[in-house]
Amino acid sequence: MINQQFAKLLHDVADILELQQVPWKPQAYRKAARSIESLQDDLAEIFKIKGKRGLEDVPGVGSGIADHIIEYIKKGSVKKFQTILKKAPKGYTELLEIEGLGPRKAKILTEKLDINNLSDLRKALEKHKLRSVAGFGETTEQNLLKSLALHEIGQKRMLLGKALPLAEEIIMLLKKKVQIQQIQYAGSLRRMKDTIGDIDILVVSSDAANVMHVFRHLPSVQRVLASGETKSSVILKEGVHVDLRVLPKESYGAALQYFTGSKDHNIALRNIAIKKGYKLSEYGLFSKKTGKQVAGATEEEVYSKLGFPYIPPELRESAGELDAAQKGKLPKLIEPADIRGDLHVHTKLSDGTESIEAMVSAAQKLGYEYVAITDHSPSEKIAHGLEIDRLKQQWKQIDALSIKYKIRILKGSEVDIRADGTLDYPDEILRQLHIAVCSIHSRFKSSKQEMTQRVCSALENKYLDILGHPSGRLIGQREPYEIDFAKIFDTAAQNKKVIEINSQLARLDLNGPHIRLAKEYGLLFSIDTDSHASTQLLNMRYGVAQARRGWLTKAEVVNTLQLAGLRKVFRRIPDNY
Ligand code: DGT
Ligand code: CA
Ligand code: CA
Ligand code: ZN
Repeated sequence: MINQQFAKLLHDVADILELQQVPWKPQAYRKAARSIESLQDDLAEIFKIKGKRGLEDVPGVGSGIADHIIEYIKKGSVKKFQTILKKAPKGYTELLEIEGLGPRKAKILTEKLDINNLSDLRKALEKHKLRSVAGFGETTEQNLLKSLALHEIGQKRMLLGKALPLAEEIIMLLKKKVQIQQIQYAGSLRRMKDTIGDIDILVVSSDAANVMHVFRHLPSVQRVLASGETKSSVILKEGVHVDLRVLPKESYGAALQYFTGSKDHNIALRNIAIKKGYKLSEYGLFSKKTGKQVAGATEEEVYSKLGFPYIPPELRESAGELDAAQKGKLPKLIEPADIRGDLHVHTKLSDGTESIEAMVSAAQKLGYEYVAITDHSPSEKIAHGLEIDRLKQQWKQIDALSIKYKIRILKGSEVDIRADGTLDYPDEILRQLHIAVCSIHSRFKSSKQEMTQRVCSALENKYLDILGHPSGRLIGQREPYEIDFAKIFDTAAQNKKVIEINSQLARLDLNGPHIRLAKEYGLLFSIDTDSHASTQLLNMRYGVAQARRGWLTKAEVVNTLQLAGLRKVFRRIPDNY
């Protein structure tokens, strides 16, 4: 669908023409853009079926704009528009995305203060330069600063763990207030990508107008960006962009398929549809010959008509899933309900916020069979890593709690991998631990060779059980360290070590693609929360989602095992424990 892109282009060109004080054209372009934005049918499709005449039937589109559309369909750009856009100061259209800055005001700022883009604007605002310009008082300055901050947040991607609860909350509220037959979040969120650009929600309701009304008036909404009969867009107070679409029930499955993406998965699927004599769009699957809809109410139906089993959203990244599905080789993915315990949990003895008992009792409430207490080792000074005597005291506390609780409490540690690749407790202590999650917490900037060597020597240590957060990334803050993943996965496999999938919101480490690579080496994984408070035990679902994105089955994840099975993997857990 090129409609939105072409409409955006028209708006951008109109902005520039307005700046150049070209008469009436900007208004005409905007009128056409608005009409194209709310159009049900794809411009390219209209042109294909009805030619230029069809385009001219679109309100606001005359012969001139129709020619531009045709050029855009054929070449992906419009020469005349390119020339106009090139003349504009770079970053100028960006300025107009700031609420409170129309073309008139933006033009004044460009002329008087040489403000040509967002960073110019920020600097000028911070130095209070705008106050010297007629018509721009202190209030305008404050408002523009606010709009600018919001814009910056809106530009950024957010963590999966931020987006999912927001979407769930919106869905819960809508369901409570309006008659709704179907509702589901789509997009990257449904695919459980580690970061989310915006939230997409799809609805089937017999009371569509009311759904839109309630959505736009939710308490969490800060600003309404667009409101139509079938689509509304808002910005939440957190700066998050949410799109809501209402659909007829016969299109719900096709729309869910389309808006779940990924875009590349969709393109591949649409091409397969064409080869089979169909046309696939967000409205349904249609026979090319008769034009009749043959599927679309459910996703299953769409995939099935095209010769596929249902493909879980987490796999839809155009990374071989269509091929595997066709050959009946899709894995049966692990599910949240398969998890029987958590093997990486901190308490306030190191840098957690709650007692061992609070963590244990919360884990038991989740129905877990076991939980490993893994506080930091001594080198982690800032995190109050446990010296040997405090570790031994912790063991005593665990023994006492073990009598009181049904859940098995494993004596563990998150042991630092030191710079030289040795572990942060003497063997005599490591031997007595049931489980050692070993991780890197220092010298992130080492060379690739050094880091690889450091991790590999740790992997050769017989007391390392699980390699913790293997890439070291913190989403939006720190890149993964330089390391040869193939080499460490190979070394881990040779030494029969387990690899962690850390569920902390900003870690999700390993991520989907790395998990899939590690899976190639026949490795086993442990999905851990690395909780520092009892509520964080619930983050397990984000780790499970990454495991699914890495194509993992239940059999490849050790904390789906019963305790008896776990003992065979981690041999230091005593038989009678
Ligand atoms: P995000 O929001 O950046 O994290 O990623 P998505 O995947 O949620 O992308 P978004 O919100 O732009 O669009 C939602 C879905 O709509 C996307 O996954 C696939 C579908 N879609 C959007 N644009 C196109 C397109 O041009 N062609 C096709 N085939 N599908 C598209
Ligand atoms: Ca999205
Ligand atoms: Ca979207
Ligand atoms: Zn750690």
